[in-house]
Amino acid sequence: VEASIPEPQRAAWKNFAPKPFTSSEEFEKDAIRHIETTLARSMYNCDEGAAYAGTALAFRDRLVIDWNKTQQNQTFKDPKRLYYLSLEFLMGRALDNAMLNVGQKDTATKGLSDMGFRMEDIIQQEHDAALGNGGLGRLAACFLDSMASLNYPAWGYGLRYRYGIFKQEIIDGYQVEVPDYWLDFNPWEFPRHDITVDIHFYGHVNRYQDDTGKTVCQWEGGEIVTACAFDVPIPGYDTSTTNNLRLWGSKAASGEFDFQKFNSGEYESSVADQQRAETISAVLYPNDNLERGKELRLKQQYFWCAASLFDIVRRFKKTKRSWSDFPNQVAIQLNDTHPTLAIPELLRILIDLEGLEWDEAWSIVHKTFGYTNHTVLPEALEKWSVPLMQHLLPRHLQIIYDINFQFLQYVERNFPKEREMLGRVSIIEESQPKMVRMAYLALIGSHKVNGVAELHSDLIKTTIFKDFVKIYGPDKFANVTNGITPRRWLHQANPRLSELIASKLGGYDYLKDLTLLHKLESFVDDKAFRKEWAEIKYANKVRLAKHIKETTGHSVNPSALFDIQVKRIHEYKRQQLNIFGVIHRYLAIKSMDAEARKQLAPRVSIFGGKAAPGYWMAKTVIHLINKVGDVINNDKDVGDLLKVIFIEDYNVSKAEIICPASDISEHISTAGTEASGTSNMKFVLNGGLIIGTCDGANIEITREIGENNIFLFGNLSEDVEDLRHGHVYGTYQLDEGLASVFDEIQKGTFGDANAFSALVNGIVEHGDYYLVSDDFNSYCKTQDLIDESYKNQDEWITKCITSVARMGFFSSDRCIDEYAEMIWNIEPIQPSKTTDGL
Ligand code: NBG
Repeated sequence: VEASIPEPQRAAWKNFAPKPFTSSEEFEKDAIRHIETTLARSMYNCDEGAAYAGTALAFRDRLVIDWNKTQQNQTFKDPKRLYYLSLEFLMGRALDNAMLNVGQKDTATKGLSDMGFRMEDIIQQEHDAALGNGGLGRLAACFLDSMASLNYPAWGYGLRYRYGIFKQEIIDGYQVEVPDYWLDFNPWEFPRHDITVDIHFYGHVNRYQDDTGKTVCQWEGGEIVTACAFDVPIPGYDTSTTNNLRLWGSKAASGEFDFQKFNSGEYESSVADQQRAETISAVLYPNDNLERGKELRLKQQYFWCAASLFDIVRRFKKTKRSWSDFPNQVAIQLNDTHPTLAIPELLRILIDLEGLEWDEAWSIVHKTFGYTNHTVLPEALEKWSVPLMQHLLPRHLQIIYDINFQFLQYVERNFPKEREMLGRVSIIEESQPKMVRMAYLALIGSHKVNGVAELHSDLIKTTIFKDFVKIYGPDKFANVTNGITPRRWLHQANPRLSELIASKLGGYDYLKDLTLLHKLESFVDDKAFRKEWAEIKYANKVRLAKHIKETTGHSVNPSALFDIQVKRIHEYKRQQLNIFGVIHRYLAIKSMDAEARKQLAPRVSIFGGKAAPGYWMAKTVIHLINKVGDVINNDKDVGDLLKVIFIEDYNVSKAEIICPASDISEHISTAGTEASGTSNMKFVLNGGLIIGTCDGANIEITREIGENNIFLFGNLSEDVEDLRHGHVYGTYQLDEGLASVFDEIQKGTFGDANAFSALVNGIVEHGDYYLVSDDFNSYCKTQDLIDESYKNQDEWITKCITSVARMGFFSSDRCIDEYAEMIWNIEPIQPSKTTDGL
C-alpha cells in the first residue's frame, strides 16, 4: 500500500499533515480561522450562530483526521465489516457528542469563553439531525456510537432526507406539522461527488439463452436515478476510531436523455424530471409502527438498498477475493424489514451481473444477512402489492418468486403432511391484489432473526413466525435486548450526575463498561453522596422547569413529583390511559378536604410526542391532553397540586433535558405490544423510577434492578387475547373510575365532548382493543402507591441509586458485542497509532 504513494507526496504529508488542536488557544485559532475564511464573517458579525459554526468546523477538522486514519487502517487490514442498513438514523445534535467523545469539551469551553461565548448557548445553535421517527431510529444512532467506541469496522447506510421528521407546533391544543428543512448549514456531512451509483426503476425483463445455452435475465428499459453519497463521521468515545455513516441523496441521472430534451427546448420537462428524481430522498415518512404501502416509499427502499449494495460489492471486489469469501468479509444487518429488498438485489447482482449459479448465490446471500424484527403489531408489518412491485422492480419480483418456489418446495419435502402450512408461510399472500410479505422474505433470506427484548423475542416465535420455528428450528431465532449509549444518555445529558458517579468510581471507565456502575451500591448510605444526588436531580428539574416556562409560559414547581411520558403518540403506548388517570386524579383532588390535600405530593404530569400526520386518534389524544391542561392549570382551587404540561416538538435534544428530570416516567403499553422501549432505560439510568406494564424491556429492567424499585401494574401479555375476546359490547362492565372520567368529559368540562367521542367510544363501544379499562384501576392504585413512596424521600433516593447501579446491562455496547459475536462474526480492530493510518 505504502509503495503505491509517490515519495514527494509522502514527504509532503509527513511534513504538513494537519495536526489536531490540543490547547484552548489552538482551538480558538482554528475556530476563528473558520469563522473568517470558511464562513466569510468577521469579528463584527460573529454571533452565536457563527461561533457554533466555527466550533463545529474546528471539531470537524479533528474528526476528519481520525476518520481518514480509520478508513485507511480498515482498507489496509481488510477485516470483515458490518453494514447496518437502516432507513432511520435519529442522530440529534453532533457537536456536544463529538466534543465529549474526543475528550476536548473543556478545552473548547475555555476557548469559547475567552471569545465571549457560553458553551450552553453555542450547543443550542445546532439543528437536530432528525432522520427518524422514534425508538427504531434512535437505536440505530446509539448502535453507531457503540460500534465506533468498541472499534468495530462498521458502516451505517441510510437515506439523506432533505426533510427529517416534521416539527410539531401546538396551536389551540391541536398538533400542526411544519416541515423540518435541516440542511441550511450542516458541517457534519461530506458530499462525495465522485461516489455515485445509477439506480434502475421500472422497465421489463428480457429472458433469453446465451451461446452456452444458459438462461440469462436482462433488466431493460425504464428509468435511471442517480444516488450520491454523503458521508458523516461517527466518532467513538475515547478512541480514535471514527466510522462512517453513508447517506444517499437522489438526483437526476445526467444521461444523454435529459440533455437531448434540454437542447430541444423541453426545458420545463427536463427540470421536472430532475425534481421527480430528487423527490426520492426528499422526505422521511412520518409513521412510527405503521406501514402504508406508498409507491414512493418502495422507491426509497430500493434506491437506498441498491446504492448501498453496489457500494459494498464494489469495495469487496477491490480486494479480488473469490465470491465464496463474501460472507467472510461482509455482514449486513437489516434494521426491520425496510431494507429487505437488499436480499433479492444481492441475488440479482450475483446471478445476473456476476454470472453465479442460483445455489451458490443463495448460499452467499443467506450467510450474509441478519434481520432484526422490531414489532409484532400487524399494521406495522410491511407488505407490498405484487402489481406495484411488478411495475417498479420487475426483475426483483421474479427473484422473489424464485426464492418462494425453492422455499415452498423445501417445506413440502420436509412437512409433507402439512400442506395447509404452505399458504400460511408463502412469501406471497394470496389476497386481492396479491401481496409480498416482507418479514417472511427477510426471515427466509437471513441466517439469524432477532427480537429486541426477551418477551418480544419469545412472542415472535409463538405468533408471527410460529410456523418458521417449526420449519427452521429454534436456533435461527435469537434475542438481543436493546440498549442505549451511556455517552449521550448519561455523560452528555446529565454531566453533573456523570461527574458524581466518576468521583465515586475513580474515573470515567464506567462509560466504556457500564457494568462498573454496580460499585455505586456500596455508596448508597453515604450521606454526602445522597445529598449531592438529590441536589443534582433537583437542578435537572429546575432546568426542565425553565424550559417549560420558556416554551409554554407555565410555571411548575421543581419540588413537585415530575411524572413524564414522552414518546410517539400511539394507541398501543396508551397516553390515553395516562391522561384519563390525570383526570381521575383531578376529580379526586376536587373532592378532597384541606387536610387530605395537605397529604398529597404535588405533581406535574408532563407529556410530549408527535402523532403521525394521518393518525387521527393519536391527534385526538394530543388535543385532549392540552384541553385537560387548560382546565387544570387554570383551576386556582387546585394550584400546585396538579399541573399538566404538553412539551411541543419532542426530539432528541429535548429528550436530553427531559430524561434527567423525571421522578417517574411512564412506559405503560398494553402488554405484548411494545417490542422493547428504550426511553425506559434512559430514564432509569438518570435516576428516575418507572411506572410500567410487564412489557418489552420493562421486564428485564425489573429483573436487573429488583421489583421493589419499579412500579409495575396491569394485565400480563398471556391474558391479553382472552380479555379482548371478553369485550363484547353490551355485556362487559366499564371500570367505575374510568366511567366517572368519561362522564366528566361528556359533561363538557374539557370543551366540546364530541371532539373526544372517538376516543371514548373506542373503549366503550368498540372493544377497547388496548385494554384501557381493564388496566385502569390497577394503574390508578399504582399511582397512589407512588404518591406514598415519594413522601419517604429517603427510601425513594435509595431506590434511585440502587437502580442506577444495576443498569449496566442496558448499554448499547453490550448489544453490539452480542450482535458481533452471535450474528455478525466480526472482531474489533485496534486503531492505528501512526499518523498515516498504516
Ligand atoms: C420499535 C418498537 C420499540 C423498540 C424500537 C427499537 C418500530 C417498528 N419498533 O419498542 O416499537 O424499542 O423499535 O427496537 O419502530
